[in-house]
Amino acid sequence: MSLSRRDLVGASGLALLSAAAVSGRVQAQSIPEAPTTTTNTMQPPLYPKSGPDYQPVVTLNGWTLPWRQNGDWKEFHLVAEPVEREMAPGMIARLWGYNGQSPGPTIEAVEGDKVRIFVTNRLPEHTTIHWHGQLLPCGMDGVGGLNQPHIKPGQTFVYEYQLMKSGTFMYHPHADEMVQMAMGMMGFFVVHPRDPKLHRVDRDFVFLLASYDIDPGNYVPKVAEMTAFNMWTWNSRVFPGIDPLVIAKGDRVRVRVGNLTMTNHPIHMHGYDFEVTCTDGGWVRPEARWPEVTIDIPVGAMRAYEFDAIYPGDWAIHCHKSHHTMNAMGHDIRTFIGVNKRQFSQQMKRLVPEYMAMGSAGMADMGEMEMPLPDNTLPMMTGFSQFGAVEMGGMFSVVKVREGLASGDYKDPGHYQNPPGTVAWEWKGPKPATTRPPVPKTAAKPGEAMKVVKPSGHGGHK
Ligand SMILES: [Cu+2]
Repeated sequence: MSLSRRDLVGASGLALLSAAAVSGRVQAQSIPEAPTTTTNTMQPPLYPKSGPDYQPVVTLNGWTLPWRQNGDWKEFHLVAEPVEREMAPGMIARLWGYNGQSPGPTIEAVEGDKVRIFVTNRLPEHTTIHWHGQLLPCGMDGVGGLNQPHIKPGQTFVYEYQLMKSGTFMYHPHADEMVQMAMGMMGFFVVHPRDPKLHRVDRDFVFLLASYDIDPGNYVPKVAEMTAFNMWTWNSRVFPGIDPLVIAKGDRVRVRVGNLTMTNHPIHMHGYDFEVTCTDGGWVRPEARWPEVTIDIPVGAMRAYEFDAIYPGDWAIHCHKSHHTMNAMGHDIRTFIGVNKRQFSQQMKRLVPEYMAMGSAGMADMGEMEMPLPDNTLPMMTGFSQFGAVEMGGMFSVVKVREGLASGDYKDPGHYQNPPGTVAWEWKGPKPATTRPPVPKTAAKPGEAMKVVKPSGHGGHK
């Protein structure tokens, strides 16, 4: 597919460009190809072949968009289109994204670069792209109707601007936004410092927080959703489908997180303390940083934090809202803790012959049990590691710090081999004398402690 120069001039908004940019436009006689992928496998970082050196980022379960150098301009081509995204083995979501996947590929460039980004719309409705955090001419800011005409289905628009500063940015539509973001349209945009030594790290991970409302057994998110999201994802993946963050001991590490859900996410990483070094507003001055072990990522914001990977191990990293480390669940699960399940399940079995009582001592048994589930539905809590069920879903992964990994090796190194004597162990010696009376066994009578309601075919708050 190619466009004439006249089409390009018309599409890119002639009056908004400087004279320098106009000379750039003359070179834009053809559209670069739009690389595409259907895989959710982490692609190796894309090292620059020309221009200033930098340490490229790694996109969890994702990839970086190759570009073409055309004169002074770095040219990229994004294609907005329907995609299929495996959220974890056993569940496919039908989303909208870019170049074959949701989220779209990460764009990487260098401070001072002139970028020309072609955006082709293969969606059934119009779209635009907003370059969140970038300083650019008003007409390149991507708010449909305000800054530019909408990109109609079948059209290709051109965005051209110079990257004013390095940092951590993202892109997403500013057209029918609630629908298009609920469908997964978003991507990372990393601008590296022109000075390769500035803010240099050895490993630089990026992921976007996105939430979806996908009923068990369904494939397409509900888009008119404001609060009741049930799939809490990193790069449109859920645990145990999220890549581990693989790190060599001694590396300087940066993790960049952007939030395009409708709520905040306190991202907590075990085993380390660290400092926020960058937001979507820019780099944090060293004297303004403070230590954290949990960073709240506000809605529509990005945070990057850094640490020196000096402690080997398998360290959990997760959202600290506990319902965000679960996969889609009915909203009707009652609290059964303390309920005598034998009496209760006898009563339930009269109503529902196949009823199986669970959760009377908590819900941990759900992490181990293989229950029949509707097609295309993930267990609520899942994942196994060397000591048993991890009982997690959603926004959870593992930071794997290992001795002796080659730089650029992001392969999962397997379970951490704890040094002998350093794992919590069961006490097998004599038990201490009871110091307080045992808790009386006051089993609740069914129908007394709770009202037993005959389940109908479809749940929901009444
Ligand atoms: Cu969260």
